[in-house]
Amino acid sequence: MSRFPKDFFWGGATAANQYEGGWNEDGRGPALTDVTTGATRQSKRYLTYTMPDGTPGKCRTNTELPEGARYAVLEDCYYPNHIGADFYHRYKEDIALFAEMGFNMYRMSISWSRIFPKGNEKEPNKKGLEFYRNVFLELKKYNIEPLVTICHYDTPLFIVEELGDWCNSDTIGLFETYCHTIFEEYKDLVKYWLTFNEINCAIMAPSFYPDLPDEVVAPGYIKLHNQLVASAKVVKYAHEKYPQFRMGCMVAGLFSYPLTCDPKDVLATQQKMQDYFYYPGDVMVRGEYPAYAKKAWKKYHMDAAFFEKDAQVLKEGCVDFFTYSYYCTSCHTTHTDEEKDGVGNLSIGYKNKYIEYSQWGWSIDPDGLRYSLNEIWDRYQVPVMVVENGLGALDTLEEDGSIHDPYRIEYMRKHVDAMADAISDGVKLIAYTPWGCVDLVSVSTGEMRKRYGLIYVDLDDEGNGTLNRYRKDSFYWYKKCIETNGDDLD
Ligand code: BGP
Repeated sequence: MSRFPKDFFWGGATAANQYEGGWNEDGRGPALTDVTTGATRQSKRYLTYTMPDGTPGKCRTNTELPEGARYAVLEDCYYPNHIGADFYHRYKEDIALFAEMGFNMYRMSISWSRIFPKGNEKEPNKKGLEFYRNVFLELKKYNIEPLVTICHYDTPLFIVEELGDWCNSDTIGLFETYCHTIFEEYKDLVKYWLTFNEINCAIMAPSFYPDLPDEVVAPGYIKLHNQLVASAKVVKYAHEKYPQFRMGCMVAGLFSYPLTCDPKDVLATQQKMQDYFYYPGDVMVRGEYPAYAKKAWKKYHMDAAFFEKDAQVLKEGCVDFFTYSYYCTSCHTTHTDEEKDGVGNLSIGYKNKYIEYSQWGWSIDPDGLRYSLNEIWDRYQVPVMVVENGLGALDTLEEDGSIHDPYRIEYMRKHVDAMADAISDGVKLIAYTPWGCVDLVSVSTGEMRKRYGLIYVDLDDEGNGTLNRYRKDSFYWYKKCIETNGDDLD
């Protein structure tokens, strides 16, 4: 008997801002990711702007622009998200490759600013709607079920710059209009939806930068609350109007272990998990803020009434399934003399001596996947999907067009085994869509060289390359894995 259910979804995952390209084509408006420069593992990504007198400038992501500055695309900067991996022009070729691997699910996102370029228009951009319709029809041709993220780090720039982003509750209404439009447009083509990618990222900054002042941290809770309300509203709307839809949440899977058995470390780790992982999921699955949320509001001097006023809305918009990204785990301790682990957007914590680390300093921990699946299932009792997982690594394109990536196969084999173990533990896991099934731009570094794909894309960090696609060894491995429903992993 197979270790995975017979209707298990096997697929891959991408996001519009990192993969699609065509950033200013056919009426698409800009998103913040379009004014974000490339970087490397050692250097940071920047946001670019001009001052009122035309002087160009750049500031670190997650920081405020100087007074009077406007986001701008500068001539001498390279913006990797403008090209992505050119899915906009190559979707047919890529979907054919997904089908060749045997995908029966494909996680992708819709670019909000392709549908509503500024975010506040009365009418949607027809060309944008047409693009995704064509993509969905192409997927249907191969019986691949789309899993659509509605907002994956790409709120239209106009909303960010002019309206105050998600700190402004007016953004909720604009998001609702966007959702109502795409729900109606694609109601016969899409069944599975995720409202926000890694929604917990809005409040995670202090876990990476512990010294941030309270006034910088607090707005994250306002943003997150408005997103939770927006999500609940569209989930309720979808449930009433489109009963065939299945609505899910998506949380960044930042699982932490206590570094020592000092009870203080255990308590600190529990608190960290509540603050940065469970907080939004508890609201989206259970329909109300958990008791521990009040501690955070108090800590950052926020009025509980602001959060509690929407209790009814949150109650009415519970999701049908839980999804998360899982790359690595970290350790937490109150003993500050311990060694910190590598750089990267998900791995800041203390070094775990029992596990290995990737070239980008992310821990490789398949047991943590089994552990996290059990924790999530026990807590929520709704179907679970692992919608991101994978190894970002350097790959070499050989002269004959092959790419030998045994490290990626090994990573995936161990994680597929871990999922099988979790299923045998009783977890209701229904899908696996590893990240960047085709090479695309990294979120944390803006690099192409940090490759996750099973399909290689010939493009470098400066935008040079043919954009041709090549099958990696892992492509054939995953094809066999899917064909045998996860049984043959050799
Ligand atoms: C998650 C994001 C993805 C993806 C992934 C890998 O946080 O949802 O968009 O990029 O991380 O991260 P990176 O690209 O930094 O390697």
